[in-house]
Amino acid sequence: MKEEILELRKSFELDLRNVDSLNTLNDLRINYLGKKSKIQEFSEALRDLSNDDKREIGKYINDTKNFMESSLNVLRTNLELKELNNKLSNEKIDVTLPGTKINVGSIHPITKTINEIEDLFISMGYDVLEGPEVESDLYNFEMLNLPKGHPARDTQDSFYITEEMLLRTQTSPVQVRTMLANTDKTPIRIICPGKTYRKDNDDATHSHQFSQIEGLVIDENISLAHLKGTLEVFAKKMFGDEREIRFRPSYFPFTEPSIEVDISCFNCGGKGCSLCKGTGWIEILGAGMVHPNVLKMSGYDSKKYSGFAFGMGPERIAMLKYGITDIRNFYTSDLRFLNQFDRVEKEWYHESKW
Ligand code: 2NL
Repeated sequence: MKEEILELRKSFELDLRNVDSLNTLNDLRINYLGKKSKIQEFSEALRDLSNDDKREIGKYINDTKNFMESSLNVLRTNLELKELNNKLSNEKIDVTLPGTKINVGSIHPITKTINEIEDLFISMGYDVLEGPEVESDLYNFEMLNLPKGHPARDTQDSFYITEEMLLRTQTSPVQVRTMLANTDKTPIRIICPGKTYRKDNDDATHSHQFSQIEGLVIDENISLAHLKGTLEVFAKKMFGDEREIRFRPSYFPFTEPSIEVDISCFNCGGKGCSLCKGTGWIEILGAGMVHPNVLKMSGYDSKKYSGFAFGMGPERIAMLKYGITDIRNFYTSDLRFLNQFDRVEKEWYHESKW
């Protein structure tokens, strides 16, 4: 039996030399140490031997088993290391390949327009103020000289939450709140940007949600001339140094007199083209002198104080500036539209080294 075990050991050593992978190693283990292996048969045959032989052969079997096990283990460790090294050298990372571009968001054209307008007015000493989008009928209409039943309310049909609360139709309530809070009657110079709502049917030029920027200046001796000078600076900054402005009479319940403001067409320089419909002028905003009733209701002596106010739609400004023909482009998050803005910022982001 001893002979046979020695033979087994020799054949194991031979087979071991041919093992070149973890798979063949496992086959070998099953062959030589598994339940149906020769060594198992020898162990079972021990039963029929004398006690002395049992002890001697038993030890021989055990030594052989241990030898095979430790040989297999050593080889397994080596093979695992070899496979890992193979993997590491085959999966080398080429650090010179260009990186994957990250999809970076960009500033929305409306935000960009609002930021630009804010910066301009800040540079003229204005504060930027915001207020709630859910407003009371009192601040949104009554305090702006639009009592219940006033026909001009029809043009600002809104979303009511209760009889008295609604989604604001303009940002003027922010100015009303500012006047009411200003008990010292210090000069007011503010612009109020934000979202506003009207019950409109959406189409290329109407949206039930849109943004607005209103401005308000109140002090002693404020006149239409101040308004004109201010809006001229605005027009030149937004649409080019050669722009001129023109006032046309208009009507708003909260201003008297009320005016509509046009800029000379930046597309044709005033000669007349399809953009300005041959007139040479483009309407950009509405404005006026704050109505005495509005001043009084907000706690001002309309004999001592006067002010101008204006309101404009950033969507309209952006549409004119960038040649956009459908207002719905601003709200549908189509990347083919949005990616056309802020190219400079994007290129800067990709090429900078941070
Ligand atoms: C337009 C016209 C305008 C105002 C808004 C205003 C606010 C107060 C008092 C008086 Cl608190 N007026 N705002 C004045 C004139 C015109 O907006 O066409 N907006 C798009």
